[in-house]
Amino acid sequence: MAKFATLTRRLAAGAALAAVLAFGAGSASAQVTLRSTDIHPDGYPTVEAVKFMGKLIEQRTNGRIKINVFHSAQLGQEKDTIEQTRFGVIDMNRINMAPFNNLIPATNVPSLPFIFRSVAHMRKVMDGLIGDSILKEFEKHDLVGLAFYDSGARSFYNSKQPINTPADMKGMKIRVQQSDMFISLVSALGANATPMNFGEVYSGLQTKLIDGAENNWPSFESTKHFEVAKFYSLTEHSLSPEVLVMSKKSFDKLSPADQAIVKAAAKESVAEMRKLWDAREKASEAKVRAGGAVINTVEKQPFIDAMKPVYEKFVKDQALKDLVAKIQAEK
Ligand code: BDP
Repeated sequence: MAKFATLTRRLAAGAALAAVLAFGAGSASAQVTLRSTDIHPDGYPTVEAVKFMGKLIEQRTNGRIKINVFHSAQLGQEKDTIEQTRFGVIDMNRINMAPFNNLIPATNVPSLPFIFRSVAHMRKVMDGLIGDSILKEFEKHDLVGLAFYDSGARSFYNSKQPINTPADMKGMKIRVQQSDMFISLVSALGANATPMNFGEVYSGLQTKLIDGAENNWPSFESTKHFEVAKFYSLTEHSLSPEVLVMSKKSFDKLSPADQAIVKAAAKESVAEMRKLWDAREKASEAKVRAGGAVINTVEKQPFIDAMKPVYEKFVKDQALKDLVAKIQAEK
């Protein structure tokens, strides 16, 4: 059933691509509609940021280039959309770093537990040369890294009890994104990691296939996971950012001038995204509290201490060690 749905989506994607045949025709006046995917619903800050970027591009190309944002996972769950973007079936992808972790080693670093001291630290690193060097890594995989967006802090939530110490997580089944690093992170806390698509988590929680998951305030709220897993414990263990990538195939079809317009608009959409994000985090927190979520703060040190094996396993080669050291040294 799931396979069939994916196939149907792929066929639909192919048909829509054929309908935009003008793209790639090579003429300077050709109309281009870039298809961008996002699993989040309309109105979510990531979706709105890419729409904002599309408006900038439309203005700057006198309407020649547009972005059509397919929200709510209309083009598939994140793991599947990576391949489609690499093949150029999808032109742009707003996606979390975690699903790239297994493919692109450097993407593990900003997803690492407790690597950033604060949101300000994360923003400074991702906006600077370190962020640019990570964006460059995507090119080896048929993708062009355009920008990073915020994703706030991810914390654990579950249907059983508040988590105060790692011991409270012992034996819990916790959904993670499809990333070996996140599997290792959850295992290091004594819980059982279950990789699963984002879209399947609500029913997983409801049917008790899993006890919990981890995410930021806006995703905890927009998915209504708080209705079926009300204990939200502020471990804030990862600030794994969002990333906006473009298919290298689609990017190469644009003229150098248009490529520059796309790149600049992506970077400019970051400030807009952050404005929307900061407001949404507060609104989401208020909503889940009003909706009955039980929130607790935690003492983070025992969680930080438990992360040693994760660093040992995923920060092995010298390049990644240097990257971690550079991030930690950034004031
Ligand atoms: C959200 C990210 C989204 C991820 C999702 C997840 O914005 O890209 O897919 O978490 O946990 O915060 O799968």
